[in-house]
Amino acid sequence: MTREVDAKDLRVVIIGAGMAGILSAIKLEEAGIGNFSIYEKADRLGGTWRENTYPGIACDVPSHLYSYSFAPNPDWSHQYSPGAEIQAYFERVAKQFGVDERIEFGQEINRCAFIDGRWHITTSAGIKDEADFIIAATGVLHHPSYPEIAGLEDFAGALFHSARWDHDVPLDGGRVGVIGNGSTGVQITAALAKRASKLSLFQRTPQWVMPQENPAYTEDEKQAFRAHPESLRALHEDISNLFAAGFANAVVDADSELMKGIEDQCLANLEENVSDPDLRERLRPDYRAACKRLVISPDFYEAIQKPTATLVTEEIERIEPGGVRTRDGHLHELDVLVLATGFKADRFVRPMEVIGRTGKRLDEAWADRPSAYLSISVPDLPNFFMLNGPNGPVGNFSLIEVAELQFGYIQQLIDQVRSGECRSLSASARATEDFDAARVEAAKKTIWTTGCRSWYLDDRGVPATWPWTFDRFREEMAEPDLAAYDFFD
Ligand code: N01
Repeated sequence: MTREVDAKDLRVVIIGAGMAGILSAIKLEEAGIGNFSIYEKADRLGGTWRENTYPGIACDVPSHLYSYSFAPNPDWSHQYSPGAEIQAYFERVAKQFGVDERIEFGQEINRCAFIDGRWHITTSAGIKDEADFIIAATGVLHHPSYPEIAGLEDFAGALFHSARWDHDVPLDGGRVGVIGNGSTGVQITAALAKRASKLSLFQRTPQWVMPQENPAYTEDEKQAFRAHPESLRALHEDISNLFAAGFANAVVDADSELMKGIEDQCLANLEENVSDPDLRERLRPDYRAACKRLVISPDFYEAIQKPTATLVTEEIERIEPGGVRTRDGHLHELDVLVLATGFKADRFVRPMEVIGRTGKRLDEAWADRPSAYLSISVPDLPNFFMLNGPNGPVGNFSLIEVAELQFGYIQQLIDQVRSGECRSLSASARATEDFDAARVEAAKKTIWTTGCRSWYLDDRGVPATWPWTFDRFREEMAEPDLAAYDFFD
């Protein structure tokens, strides 16, 4: 016979106070599960938006979509708002919903062990806690990737990764080098070409660039949003549907007309907006658009054509105290060197030690590469659920929308415990293997496998992302297939 569990007898630990951790707290409270804590290793909430503060930072998902569905914001300044505004939005929402008071700052969880039906948690500061559930909201692009370039430590000027920006370093009138031309490097270049006396962008591989204008909202528009909150909800829905039916569908079908249209727009941008034929050829990629994460910028080409800017395509030989030496022997003298070299996208909850019900460590389970059923649950890690976990839909949707859908799914798993069906549950090994095999097969049709290097690809060259449509993701998240789960008492 099943016996219902009172919600107040369930304790949840949320790891991380970024976008997904804040969301989890709000949704748990709403579901009557008020006994939870959020552990955050930093001293401030915000995750990605706390860590990435580089000049020019903005989100390339429209702001009215990159907002919680339950907390629309009539005051977004732009269609694609700057990072600081997004950070302020998360701080405001966390305050509004009383989440900020529930965060244990400066507490990095370094160990979670499932013992006798509960999770035992230890933080680096020595705090111990126990919980029935863990929600890992630890982010995706979180661990900076530092390039292996000889002499990096010899540089005499200021050197930092784009996600560790040193705001004490003066930029105006200085000689700035940027290694990397992904979404980050391109935004930094566009912002700094007008400030530095000399801006050198070190490009290893050219990027396709989608020219997306970024108009500011007028005061009248914002006033109309404030007066009619329902119009904001409709706008959220409309943009979501446009995204799902457009770009998100195109990338999972490399042969689609939609994909061709995106390529045509990028090509026209290059042909029409870069006037010097030599520069144009050096900026022209030899792989398909959106094979790498598509770079969106209204002003990158304009910036790289400024007299202050230089596109360096010679291979970097080494870093020297005075700057970057390229293979042609030229020393690019610099005061500041920015590493816009991306992130280790395969870390997820690691380096945290996670020990499941059989005593097996997550690091062993993920020895080859990370995997999880529907990117949420790992076999034998009962009641341990991830938001934006391995192989999930990253890069082409609003990660807020993704996390909201995933949380709705996780909530239904928690309900299994609440209703007394089991004490804990995790995806079965079989379901996880089948899911993994299906996604690897489906990935063959996607644009990401058409021949380029990118952070989407795992060590085998398989895209570690959702290879189906967004509609399919929505359907999968609507209701768990409980046959895919092992139930434990
Ligand atoms: O990182 P990346 P990112 N020598 O991995 C180069 C999101 N995001 O921080 O292409 C020389 O894309 C590397 O060269 P190559 C978004 O999902 C969103 O820019 O591998 N170069 C590449 O140019 C994005 O995709 C927004 O040849 C080296 C760059 O470094 C993701 O974050 C803004 C090198 C890394 O590009 C990551 O973007 C920012 C080496 N040894 C980020 N090693 C928006 O919303 C690496 N590179 C707009």
